[in-house]
Amino acid sequence: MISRRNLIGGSAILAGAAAVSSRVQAAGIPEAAFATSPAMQPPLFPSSGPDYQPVVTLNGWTLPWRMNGDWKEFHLVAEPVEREIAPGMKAHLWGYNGQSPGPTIECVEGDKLRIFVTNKLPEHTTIHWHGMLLPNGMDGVGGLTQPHIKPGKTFVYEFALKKSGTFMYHPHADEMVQMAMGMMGFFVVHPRDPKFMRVDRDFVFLLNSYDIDPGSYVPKVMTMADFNLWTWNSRAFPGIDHLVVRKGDRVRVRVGNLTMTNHPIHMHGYHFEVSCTDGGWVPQSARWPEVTTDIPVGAMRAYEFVADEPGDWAIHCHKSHHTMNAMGHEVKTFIGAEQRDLVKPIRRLVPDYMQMGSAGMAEMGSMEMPMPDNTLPMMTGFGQFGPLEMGGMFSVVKVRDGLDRNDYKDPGWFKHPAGTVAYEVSDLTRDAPSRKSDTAPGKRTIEVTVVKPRMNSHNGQH
Ligand SMILES: [Cu+2]
Repeated sequence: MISRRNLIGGSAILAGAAAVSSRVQAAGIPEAAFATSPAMQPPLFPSSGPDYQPVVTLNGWTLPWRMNGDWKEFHLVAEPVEREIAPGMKAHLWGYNGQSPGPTIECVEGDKLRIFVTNKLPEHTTIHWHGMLLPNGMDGVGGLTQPHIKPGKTFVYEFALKKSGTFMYHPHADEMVQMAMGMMGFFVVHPRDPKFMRVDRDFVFLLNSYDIDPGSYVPKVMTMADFNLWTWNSRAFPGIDHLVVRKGDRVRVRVGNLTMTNHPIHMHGYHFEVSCTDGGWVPQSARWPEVTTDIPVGAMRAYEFVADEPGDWAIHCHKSHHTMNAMGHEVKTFIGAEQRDLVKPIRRLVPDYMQMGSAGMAEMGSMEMPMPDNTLPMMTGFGQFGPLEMGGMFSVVKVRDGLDRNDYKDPGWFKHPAGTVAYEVSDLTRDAPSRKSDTAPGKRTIEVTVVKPRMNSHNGQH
């Protein structure tokens, strides 16, 4: 749910520019909208200016703005927030306007932007507009292009949007700590021509990662590589929204990576093309088909496909440790090791001891293990056929017939047409194809002449 603080004169700004009252316009700083929950908000359609298909932020929202003359004005508040990573676990992070990541900023190429930034953190900050072409002094690098924004202070950034595309925002001040605490957001600039690069559904999410000890709430900010929560928009499976798509829609997925490692994002069921990077739109002639696209560190990729095959298609990071939740990576591998004889003596010392891992770790997916409070199971989640044994960076693209144009509600699990689901063979003699290579028709002898290189008798070389 989105709410508004600091109501000026009691008049709330409604979504979009047209609803701004003149009283609010006269005030110096626009009030800051904020979100109190991680529920996905519906797309925020423009009520003035060029038409565009607004994006949908997984488990997030788009920041409302007001027009002030020909300036589009936004207000970001950097502050400590509480973010539910998935049902059963909350994290104490830093973010913007009530959540981490911050709200998505959506504008149009050519817009003149004024972004107020209020610092409610206990230390100074700035905002860098990643990928944006702007005057040097608006680039947000603390100490280099501007003084830091001290706690309690408000700065303003003003620039015109030269190019459409996909950008990000994040602090450029005590960056290691502030980004490890969740400070980041998406910044989408729509083309001025409503027909250029138009899609029917446009999803955005940021890759981020946290190291939060089981049972605790605050990320360990010094962690460099061994994070235990791999998240999209600060959410881990099964807390990540599904990408609901109407059959036949042209779909874009924009993914930004502000973690410290690359993430090969893999989507089942389709061949797609990367159509946008932080540097702009990729010309048609320079695209190629993919089923996985690696999102480099500090970069974004947008890919597109036409959703012509209904189903529940998995979408996930292909690093298998990134589809796990908080886990001890130092757990020993027991595959093939019989532990049965050990259980009794160990239980005399540790009464709750359970043997596991002898045949793999899939059993963890369905097990209800006792865990500390505020901890997510390592692998979890259920589909219509059983446990998914996933965590972290995993979601589902749900392509369905007959949805409304902007309906993003969960349609439930896919109803497979009869005869289209893999099934168990009960009678192994029934029509089972056998290997017949020895009796294959057309088998014949082929004579091959092999020419071997000979040693040169004079110098010992070929
Ligand atoms: Cu990954």
